[in-house]
Amino acid sequence: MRKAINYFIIITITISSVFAGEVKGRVKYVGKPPKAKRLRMDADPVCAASHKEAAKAESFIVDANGNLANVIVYLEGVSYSGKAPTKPATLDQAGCVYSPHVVGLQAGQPLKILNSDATMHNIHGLPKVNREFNFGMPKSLKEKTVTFNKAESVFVVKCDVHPWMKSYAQVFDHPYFAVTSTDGSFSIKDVPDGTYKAVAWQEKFNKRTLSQNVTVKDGNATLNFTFERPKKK
Ligand SMILES: [Cu+2]
Repeated sequence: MRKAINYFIIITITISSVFAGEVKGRVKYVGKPPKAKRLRMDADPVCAASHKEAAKAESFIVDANGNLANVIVYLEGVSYSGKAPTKPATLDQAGCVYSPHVVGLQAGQPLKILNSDATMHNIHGLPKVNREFNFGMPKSLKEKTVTFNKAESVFVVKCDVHPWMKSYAQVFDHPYFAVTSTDGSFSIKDVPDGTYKAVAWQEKFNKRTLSQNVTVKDGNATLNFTFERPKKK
């Protein structure tokens, strides 16, 4: 009997390695922020009436603590072979401004464009790698979907009816990107272990992106960026 038990030694091997992690952090701005311009919507009474207080430009949203919103943070060189999500990214035209102001999505992922306003918009996307799109959305047309086939760096999406309406989109061939919230925070999940170049883009800084390396190993990695007011030349 004892011999039999010896044969029944159960060896439990627990493999608990973590091969992916979350990259999270915050984007800050140091310096005197530019004053947000008032958006003059008088040309379209429907737009003007949709704001109790005058709408402000969203090109630079920074709070009292220097937290910077609408910054695209992304990783470069992460190998990814998964499919694009079928769940669409959304771009709403609401109160004659775009919501969100900055959108990131994957190539092949649908972008659902909504018109929540009782007025006519003409949405005009200006990608260079992907196909340009340009169509009217009368108040009766509440939804339309576009897709981008290829990854492309950030481009403008604007309205040809309302000149103040402007937003930005970037298309990725992987899911390792995020756009900062109004508290400057972001989170990029399920990043495979490795060291990658991380990039931060903000529209006022445009081509002057920030970059640094981030290493993901056995769990979370912290990544923070600070934009500084450019010195006058
Ligand atoms: Cu419009």
